[in-house]
Amino acid sequence: MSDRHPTLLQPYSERAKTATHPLSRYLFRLMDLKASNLCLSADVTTARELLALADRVGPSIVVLKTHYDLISGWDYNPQTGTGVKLAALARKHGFLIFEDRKFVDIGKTVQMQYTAGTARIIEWAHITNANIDAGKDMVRAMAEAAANWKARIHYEVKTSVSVGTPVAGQFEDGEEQNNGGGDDRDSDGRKGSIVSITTVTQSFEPADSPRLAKTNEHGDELVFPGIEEPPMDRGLLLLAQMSSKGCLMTKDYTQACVEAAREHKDFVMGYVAQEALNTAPDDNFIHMTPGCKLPPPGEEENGHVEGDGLGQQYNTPAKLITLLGTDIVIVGRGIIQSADPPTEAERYRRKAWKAYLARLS
Ligand code: 6AU
Repeated sequence: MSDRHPTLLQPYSERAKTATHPLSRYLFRLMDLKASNLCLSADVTTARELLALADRVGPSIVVLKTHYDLISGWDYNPQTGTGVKLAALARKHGFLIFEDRKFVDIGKTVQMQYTAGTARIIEWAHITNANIDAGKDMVRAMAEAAANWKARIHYEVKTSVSVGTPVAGQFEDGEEQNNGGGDDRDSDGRKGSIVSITTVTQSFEPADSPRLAKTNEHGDELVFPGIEEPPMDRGLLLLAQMSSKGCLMTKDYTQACVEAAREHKDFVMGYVAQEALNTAPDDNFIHMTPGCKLPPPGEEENGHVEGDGLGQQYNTPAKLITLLGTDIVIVGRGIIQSADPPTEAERYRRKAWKAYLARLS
């Protein structure tokens, strides 16, 4: 870790001013506003549980992380489905959605997986992540897909079709009227030999126009106060280091992630990593770190936390944020499996924020 990198001592509100990616700037402001650097890993098994959990824990978090492919009953409808409902909860509580898809493949395939198929991840997830074992071109491919998507949705095409019978005045002078003098008009002056004309017109409506309803359920129009809605940009986190025991990601791989991030600052927001990776003077990438758990309430708060027996290893928010310099801790089972997830999420939020304040001082 770069112990003295300036970003480690800068408040999120300051980093919001210099971050390159619009979504990072937004996220830093949101963190400051909600006094939260907590991401909930919503690894539940049904869409119903996911939406209920997002609604209950939403006030404490700035990012909600999904694995859409472990949710049964995920509704893929692009207008009314689970992604849209989650997006409405994100607006209501003020959090970003991070689909933990860990893309890794050739560029063309990841473009299609990201933008199309059943889940159309790009439509509802502000952030996703990628393992760049396949090479850096994959990041460029995803960046291109995101830019094309943004250009396309910026304006939604409204198509209208009108069918009608033209009146005499619609013809150009000299056209049709001078056709030899045969009386082929009816009493309204319409030319009887033309039955109808179909006109197709297209106009462009801004995608954020209030006339384009985003959802159709009562209450879905609520917007978190104090900050505007997030920008339409999509962001990528590079999976630079993992929390699991025996992880095969080498230092060279992590360094390749750092280089790829610097080459694609317009799309890469930062990393999923176990420590801060900002080293160049103008690096201001955001770090999110999984493998985070607190000892049970009442026990020594910086004590050792056992792994899950399946390779997952845990550290406390204090170690990850104050010592190792991460920005956002990602917590799954530590919150979800507690008896009262909203209360437990608040406990994590307070500890993680305290660890950030300790780092600043
Ligand atoms: O807190 P947990 O252990 O219940 O959940 C951790 C979550 C899971 C993992 O798929 C994910 O974080 N994760 C990731 C991510 C976010 O990419 C990387 C990693 O190194 N370790 C890890 O656990 O949803």
